Amino acid sequence: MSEVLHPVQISELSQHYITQEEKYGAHNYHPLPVVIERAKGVFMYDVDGKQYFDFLSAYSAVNQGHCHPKIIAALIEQAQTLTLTSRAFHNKNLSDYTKYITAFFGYDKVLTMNTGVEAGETAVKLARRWGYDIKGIADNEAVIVFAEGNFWGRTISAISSSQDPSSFARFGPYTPGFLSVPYNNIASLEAIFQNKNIAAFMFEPIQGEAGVVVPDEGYLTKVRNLCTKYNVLMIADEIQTGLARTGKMLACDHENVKPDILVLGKALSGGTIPVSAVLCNDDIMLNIKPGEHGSTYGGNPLACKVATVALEVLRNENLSDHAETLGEYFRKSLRELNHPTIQLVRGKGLLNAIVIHHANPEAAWELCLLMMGKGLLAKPTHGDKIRFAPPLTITKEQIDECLVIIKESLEELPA
Ligand code: IF1
Repeated sequence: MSEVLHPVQISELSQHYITQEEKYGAHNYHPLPVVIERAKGVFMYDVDGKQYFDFLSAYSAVNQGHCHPKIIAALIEQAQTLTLTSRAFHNKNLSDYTKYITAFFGYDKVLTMNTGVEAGETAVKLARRWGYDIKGIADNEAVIVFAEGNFWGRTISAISSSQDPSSFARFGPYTPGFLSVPYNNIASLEAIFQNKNIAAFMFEPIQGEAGVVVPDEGYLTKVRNLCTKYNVLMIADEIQTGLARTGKMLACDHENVKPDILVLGKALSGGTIPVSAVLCNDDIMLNIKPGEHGSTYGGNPLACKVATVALEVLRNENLSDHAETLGEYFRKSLRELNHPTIQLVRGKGLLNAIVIHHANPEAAWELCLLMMGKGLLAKPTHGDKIRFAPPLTITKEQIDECLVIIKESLEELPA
């Protein structure tokens, strides 16, 4: 790290918590030097009571805003009633939730898990099993194709499809049967689909971690058509792009494309507890038989209740359209700053990022520290990109306040 240009003022209380965590916690993150104690809506508050706009939304897990009253009320009520039965027994909430969420997204069935990466692993298992039982691929020969620049979690299989050394290096050996093609490149996808052992193509409709990489208009449609043509399952990882974030309920909805397997997580619980889901039709889902997959907390009654209300909030508060409108306004306003440090503004809905152009390789980090000092929390991704993803409940007036913070911070960044 080059020298810090702006020594951040860290309060004694914040430093106490940072030091304590440093001493007793794993060093698997490099957080901004801020210690959050409370959050509500679009705001987070540190241990000194300083208010910040949350422009990360826990990587799009808090689309409904922090501690949404309806979601929290449901959480509290259910937490006092029934939290976990395991799947050894049926539970009422799971039964109602399976009907609700499959109707909500238009699939025959749902397989309920907890974290996003578990849902991704589940999708891989469903695709391989479908490959063997339905497509007729020889046992242990199924191949799953991923897009270069993908990110779908931190498990051994998830990092086995990664091209980012900070994700996979020195964690080998890796899960076999994974191939990758350049993102947003249809020719490479058609070429690799000549391999008869391809069971699925799993990809993000917009690549989040890669820095909000938006593919060409029509890419999703072409992927859909190719998957259909070559009898390859289209798996859309909408864990970050789904649930109204990009201005539609699903990013695939921008092109009216329906994936064979839909993977959801993060905001499925409105940022309360880990809830994820895999949705597909019977011809894919029913190849996994009783006892062949599961999870202790998967489909727990608390998660089912919270997820139901979290989805209702997205729909009832029309957060997709809100994200669409405000996202367009936000990108337009950022571009109109015409600031030399902003090389590029890209995104859809309220999933946006700026690419920083600056001599100092730490400029993105420095800019985040400056914005933090002015009450806006955002984080760089892959060095020179800063993701801007506030809760979808943000107002136009609040966006305007944040644009002032971003502008002032850009102006304070040394040339
Ligand atoms: C971290 C990144 C984002 C995801 C997509 C699956 C998962 C994720 C598209 C797995 C998770 C999280 C993981 C978290 C930070 C965050 C992240 F920076 F790591 F890459 F969003 F871009 N598919 N993304 O984005 O879901 O198992 O985490 O519930 O690991 O630091 P999970």
